Amino acid sequence: MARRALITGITGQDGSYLAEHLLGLGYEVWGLARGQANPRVSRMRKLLSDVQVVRGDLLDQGSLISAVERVQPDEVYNLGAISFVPMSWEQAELTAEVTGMGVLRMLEAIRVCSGVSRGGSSSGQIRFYQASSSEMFGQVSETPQTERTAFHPRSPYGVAKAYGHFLTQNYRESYGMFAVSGILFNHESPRRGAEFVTRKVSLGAARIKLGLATELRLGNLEARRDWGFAGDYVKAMHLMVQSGRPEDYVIGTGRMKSVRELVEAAFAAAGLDWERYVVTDQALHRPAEVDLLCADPKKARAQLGWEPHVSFDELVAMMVDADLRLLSTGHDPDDGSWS
Ligand code: NDP
Ligand code: GDR
Repeated sequence: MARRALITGITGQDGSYLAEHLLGLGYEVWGLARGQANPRVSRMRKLLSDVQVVRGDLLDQGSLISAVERVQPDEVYNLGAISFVPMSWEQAELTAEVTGMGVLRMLEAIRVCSGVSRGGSSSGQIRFYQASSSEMFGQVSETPQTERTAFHPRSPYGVAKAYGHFLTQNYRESYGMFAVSGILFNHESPRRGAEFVTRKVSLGAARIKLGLATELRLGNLEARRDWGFAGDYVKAMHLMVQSGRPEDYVIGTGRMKSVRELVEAAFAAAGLDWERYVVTDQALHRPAEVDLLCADPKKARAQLGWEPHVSFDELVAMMVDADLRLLSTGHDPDDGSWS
């Protein structure tokens, strides 16, 4: 019989790539979606018509229990979150509730529905994946970062993710649940939200190229990140859940680039000189910045056989090409101007 997966955050970037990957592997895929008439659900259904939808909200414990009871999943991937770091200062409590406490609610739903008690074993249970983040490392104590690097989160988002990460470990240790965390570094794609810097830059370069804008306003150009392709990273999520023992893994490319280098590459891909168009704006700097992040994905390579296939330059070119095509058809996603 086909394995059954329940994905929270199905309307997000990773939800769509993970659903595609699992459907391709023969899974029956269910997505948890919130709201009465959420427009992102209808958009998702157009892209992924084989995904079945169950209503639920990470803020609502009962809805998660009902979803798990209804779907009876073999695997749960908890990707739902408030994921935009600047928003986590503006709505810190909501971020704690969704991104942090939401993990507790999902773990409790699984525990209650599968009748797991203290000292249980992980065999025959629902397997759980938590979307942890490199933002937990924050102000880094060593570079590159591994599964053993200390956390020093620099945003309410990073703090909430650290809570979810430790709780996932704790449910594994307390109840013997098969619960794993993927500590994923930044991963991007043409489906990335317009508020995140890679997509803001690819859209910005494409708009300027097509005469739809004259400048692009950005914050800190010196921040450095380890950027990979979302399509590669969702495969790591699945591999972690299939492994013989529940463990946590760092997932990234091991290569770091600055926002400045990202901008240079994206504008070059559009045939433009970035220095003529990019304006920096102090209002877009963060109260506390994460200066650099760089993964050491050795454990994932050795134990899961996972590696990334799309390089930074290929990723940037893919995103700029996609946005040039999208804007040429008259569609323009949210311009992310307040981000
Ligand atoms: P997105 O921001 O694209 O998607 C977030 C998803 O969470 C959306 O589907 C959204 O649904 C859902 N969501 C928000 N609030 C709730 C709620 N109250 N109840 C249920 N669902 C909710 O994120 P990504 O796809 O980029 O990331 C997926 C996960 O991985 C997130 O947890 C993120 O924090 C984490 N992560 C992402 C990284 C990246 O580089 N992309 C790196 C490391 C971790 P709706 O459409 O209803 O708003
Ligand atoms: P991040 O991604 O905060 O790392 O979180 P984002 O793309 O928002 O920022 C990356 C870096 O770019 C700098 N930056 C700007 N960022 C945005 N959004 N807009 C700007 O105009 C801008 N100018 C410079 C930022 O200061 C930052 O240093 C992402 C999210 O997907 C999280 O959910 C995830 O956990 C982490 O990646 C890993």
